[in-house]
Amino acid sequence: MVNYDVFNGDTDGIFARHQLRLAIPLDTVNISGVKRDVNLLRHVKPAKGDLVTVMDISHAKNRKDVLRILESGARVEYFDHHDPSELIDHPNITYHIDTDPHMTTGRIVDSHVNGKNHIWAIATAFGDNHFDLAYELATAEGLDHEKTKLLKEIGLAINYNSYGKTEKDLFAAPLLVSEMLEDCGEDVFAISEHEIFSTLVSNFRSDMSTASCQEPYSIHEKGVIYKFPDEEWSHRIMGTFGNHLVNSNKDLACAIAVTNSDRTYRISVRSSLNNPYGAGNLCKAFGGGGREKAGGINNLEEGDLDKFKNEFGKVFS
Ligand SMILES: [Mn+2]
Repeated sequence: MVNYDVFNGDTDGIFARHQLRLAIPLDTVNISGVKRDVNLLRHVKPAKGDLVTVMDISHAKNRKDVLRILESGARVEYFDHHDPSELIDHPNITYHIDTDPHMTTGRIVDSHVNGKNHIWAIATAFGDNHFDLAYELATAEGLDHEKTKLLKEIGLAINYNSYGKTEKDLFAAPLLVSEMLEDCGEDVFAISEHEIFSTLVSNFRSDMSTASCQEPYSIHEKGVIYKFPDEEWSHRIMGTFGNHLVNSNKDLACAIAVTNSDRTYRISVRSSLNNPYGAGNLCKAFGGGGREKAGGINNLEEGDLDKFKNEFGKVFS
């Protein structure tokens, strides 16, 4: 019998899996990938009696593969906070899904294991950009200022590492990050002594400063759009830089458009924190998808950027 752990390559996915396996140790075959590679269940070829545990990847986007896995006679345990669309009624699947906007998969796993090693779930709140919540949880946990700052840096740097187009753009493949965590055991702060972590933090800082030096493509009172060139740093930093923009001005929405090699744009949209609605629907109108708070478009035709700019202005006015 094989146990598969399939998880998103961002902080939320990797840390949720780690906290689960600290509480419920299991020999597993691990599958992960860059953040945008959501259809990870396509890689699972299970047999009858296998267990497939899924964390932080959309059920809606993997539904066909969940069905295929269930038909093979395997069991599925599903932890996630994205909109699942239609659930599957089958005796061999257990859902732990909570789409509350302040949920992370790490926090869902945290309650599943009754808060054992809770600190890992706080890092997922930083990683998924719930700063106010993360600070609250850190205070309740009794973390001092220094420890809280370090935990935030850990959450952000590992999240930053998940945004490349392919694993080649990343400094460390998600499975390598996951192995580093296993090395740390229960001690989340031990991450800061690893070489991978220093590499992530120094590149994170340098990509952030490159991004901060770019001129906005369009700016109005409630929103800003940036256009980044097709370079590795752009693909790595676009998500984190978007989070940074909306955190620094809570009335501001933003969009980051990165040029793809085929003359299209990959766009990441964030609604403002004070009015967190509209990102997903805006992206859907241009063939993308997402939630109220955040959305994305993978291939916007070059000529449609002006149309996108106008719609962005209307949605966030
Ligand atoms: Mn997540």
